[in-house]
Amino acid sequence: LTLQHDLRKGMLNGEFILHYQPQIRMETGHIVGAEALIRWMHPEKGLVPPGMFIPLAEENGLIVPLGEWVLEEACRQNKAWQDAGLPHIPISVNLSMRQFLLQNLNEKVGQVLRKTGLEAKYLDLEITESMTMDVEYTSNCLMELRELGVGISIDDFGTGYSSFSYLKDFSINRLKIDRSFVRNINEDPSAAAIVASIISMAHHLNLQVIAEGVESEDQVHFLKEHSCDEIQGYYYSPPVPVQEIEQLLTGYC
Ligand code: G
Ligand code: G
Ligand code: MN
Ligand code: NA
Repeated sequence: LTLQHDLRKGMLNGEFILHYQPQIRMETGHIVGAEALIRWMHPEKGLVPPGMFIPLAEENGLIVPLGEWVLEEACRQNKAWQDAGLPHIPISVNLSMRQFLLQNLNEKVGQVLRKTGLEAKYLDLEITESMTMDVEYTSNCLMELRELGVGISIDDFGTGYSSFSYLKDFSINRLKIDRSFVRNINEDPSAAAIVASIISMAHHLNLQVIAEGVESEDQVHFLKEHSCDEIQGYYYSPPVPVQEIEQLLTGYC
């Protein structure tokens, strides 16, 4: 209960910040995107990781205002980078199930884009496979979002239980291969086969594909061999504070 109270207070007191993890194009080695990841600077507990409060916020509904803050802050920051002369790249924002189920999600997203002045193509929304179980709802919702011009990525791809049939019907742009598969590609032939198949399937469906949780040179080598489009992971950079991603953006795009 105290964490729940602290969450509300933390939102009012501006205790949340965003870290950013770069996404790298394999062909060029350039940063072509960044994922915004929330962090809580708790006045007594210090930095509280999202795993400690996102599930609670999902449960009590605070994820909705918190998620709206993340969306607006990420868009505002990306526009500020563009205005400062940094490269124009899409910013990825994680949506929670509750946000996805909001009736007026597309209006909310449209409002944030207008308010921050960010062009829709520079926003990418990440949803997980588990959020796509209601096929009719999902397909309408994604179509409305795509009409705005934002990108849609399927996060943690391969870990959900949804059928593949949605891949051809949903308006999505990119698959993010879950890091549980990427972790073992060099040791486990099954993991390697799954990753290679996801990349191939994505390309046959005209989708981009990014590997998450890339940590080693060997993994990079495998992913290059199999023509993965992009990578994200500690190999290149962990999620970092604003000043650090700005340095990366200044040097490597
Ligand atoms: O950054 P880290 O690996 O600690 O994140 C842990 C989990 O918290 C990840 O599954 C990530 O998707 C989730 N997460 C981080 N930031 C956000 C956010 O802004 N909104 C939602 N819904 N989840 C987030
Ligand atoms: O569920 P989601 O993909 O949104 O979670 C992203 C989280 O994954 C981030 O919070 C980040 O801390 C974590 N992460 C990013 N890169 C790596 C990596 O290379 N290895 C591991 N183990 N975790 C990573
Ligand atoms: Mn994500
Ligand atoms: Na992810």
